[in-house]
Amino acid sequence: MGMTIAQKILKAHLVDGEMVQGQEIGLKIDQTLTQDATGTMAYLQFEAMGIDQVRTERSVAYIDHNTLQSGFENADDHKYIGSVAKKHGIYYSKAGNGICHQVHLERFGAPGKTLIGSDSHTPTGGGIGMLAFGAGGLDVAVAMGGGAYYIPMPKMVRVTLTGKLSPWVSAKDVILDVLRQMSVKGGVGKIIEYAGEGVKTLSVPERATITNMGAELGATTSIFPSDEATRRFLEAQDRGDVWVELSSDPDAVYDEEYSVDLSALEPLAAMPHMPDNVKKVREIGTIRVNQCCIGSCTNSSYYDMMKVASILKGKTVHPDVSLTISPGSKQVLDMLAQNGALADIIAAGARILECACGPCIGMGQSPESAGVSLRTFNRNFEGRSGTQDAQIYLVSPEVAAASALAGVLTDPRTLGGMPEITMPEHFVINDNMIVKPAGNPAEVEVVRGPNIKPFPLGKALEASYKGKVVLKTEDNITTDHILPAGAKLLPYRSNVPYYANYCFINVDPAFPARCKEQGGGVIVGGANYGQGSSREHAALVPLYLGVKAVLCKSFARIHKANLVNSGILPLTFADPADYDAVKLLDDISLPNVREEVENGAQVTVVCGGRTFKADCEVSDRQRGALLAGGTLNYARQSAQ
Ligand code: MIC
Ligand code: SF4
Repeated sequence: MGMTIAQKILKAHLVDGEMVQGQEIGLKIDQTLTQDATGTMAYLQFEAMGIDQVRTERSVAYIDHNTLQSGFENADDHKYIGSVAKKHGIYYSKAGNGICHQVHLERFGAPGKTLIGSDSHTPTGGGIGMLAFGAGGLDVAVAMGGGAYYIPMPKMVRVTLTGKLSPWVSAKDVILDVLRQMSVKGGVGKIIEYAGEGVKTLSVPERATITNMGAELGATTSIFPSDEATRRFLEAQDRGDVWVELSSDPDAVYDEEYSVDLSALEPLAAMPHMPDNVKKVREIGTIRVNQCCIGSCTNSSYYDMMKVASILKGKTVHPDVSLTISPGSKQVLDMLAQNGALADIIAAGARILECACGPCIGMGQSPESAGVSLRTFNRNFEGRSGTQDAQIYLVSPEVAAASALAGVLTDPRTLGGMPEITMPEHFVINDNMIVKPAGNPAEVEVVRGPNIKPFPLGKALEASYKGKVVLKTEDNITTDHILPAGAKLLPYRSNVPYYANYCFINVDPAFPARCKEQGGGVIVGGANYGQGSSREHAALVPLYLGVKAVLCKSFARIHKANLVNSGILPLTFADPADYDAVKLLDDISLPNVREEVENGAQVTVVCGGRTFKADCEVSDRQRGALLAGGTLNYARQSAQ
């Protein structure tokens, strides 16, 4: 039987298990990346493993999230990551060099290779035919040490692209249309492969916009074939030598099929507050706009920025609008500066921000109260911008730039002829903000500022458990709900005890205090619990607060893996109707939990006087980790 692209790469990297859908497989990982907001934990865990030099082909540590530096904390984190990187064979991309996914695509990614990153948008690499996954920090630490990365063997989904994008319609509209079709839960447990005649009409940056936002589908990853466009992109980056051709076999079998007629698409927007709440721009009407933000790992390439510059050229941003521009990388900014496009952007009245995540993660630029903000980003979860009642719309760079000029949400097709943007034959290459690992690692001293606190470790699972329901949530709880980011809190990513005071703060501000009072307990959730960011803090902090289990209707993939890594039981209601009967502060007990988990049996739950069953759907390896109180404990035990 023929194979899909993903199956070919999986097969070439399979080190454990069988490629049978749903069964756990272990993969050899060629490359890793970290960013600073998750990186400190990943490197503390890597250090705890006692391995000298990374055992990957390439590992890169990026500084792109916490670049505000409004106190010593972020700078301390950067120093720590920079020194750990130098010592252990990791390349270090300094603050200002750009957003991890954009820089990785430009300078390190390679078709046919595997990549895991401690960031949920790592699948951006699928734009050049890489099999790239978002993962928790501990999984990245293990991969840096040469260990396998484990996932349940995903289903294969094909999205066939036909036709060609019309003027003013862009890659963002393609992925918004896929989100409209599949929803934020639709990709869970699946790899999305793009195919069809339409593929060759899309450049690498456009493909990367699409694979990037596959994270919002909940997909395991997304991937494009590696073809002539991929080769041209890599050659223009002086990296033509890493190109290989990749395509699926004609008789490859897919579990699900979708299609998008590129010619029929029109400008779309995801309405507040979910990326799958998609409508046509022209149908939303002319709402007033207070802010437009262009950038993020989704839409910050040279190609995107040139489109924006040409829309802004010779015009002025509307007096009531604040327009921010964050180019994705130093390379992009450098090229805009050299060809004059940056001058057009500045002259129009845009605010130029650093090449970093910036407003996408609430690092500055929070909108005004109830402000309407159009963003080319990938997530519009309530409160993520830093303003709880802001209305965030996700749009293409074309829509954002056109609206910034008009002051109202604008369909760019009303602007007339579209400027022609061509991909450069050669990108400006200057890697002087990437620091190579040391030649004399033994002499490098790892620098730990006072903000770097040890991470919590779980305890072995006891025979039974008794506690309280300390929280009950609705469906689609994101890791931003569990632990908000933003300028005020991101500096404490290396300080779990402090960060713990903010757990679920926007859902139930009493949660941290309640946990402390009850000595922890069980969180009860709805469907798709833990979607969004890969931040393992969303497991480490509950662990610190004494949470022993999360009992919900279903989990998002990365968060479930993070819970297991921390030794928190991921349980799902065997009968979802039992969810309705559970109340906050109910007594809850798991009378035979250790034995049941050990035997792979359903877990008996006694809650509010009722007895029912929950499933603990984990692999044997994960079972071992849960019994030991987390993956690090388990690895230590297994090594003895
Ligand atoms: C995000 O977009 O939410 C982040 C910030 O990049 C996260 C990682 C984090 O929380 O540090 C992600 O997507 O994984
Ligand atoms: Fe950074 Fe935003 Fe991309 Fe996350 S989604 S990596 S915060 S730019």
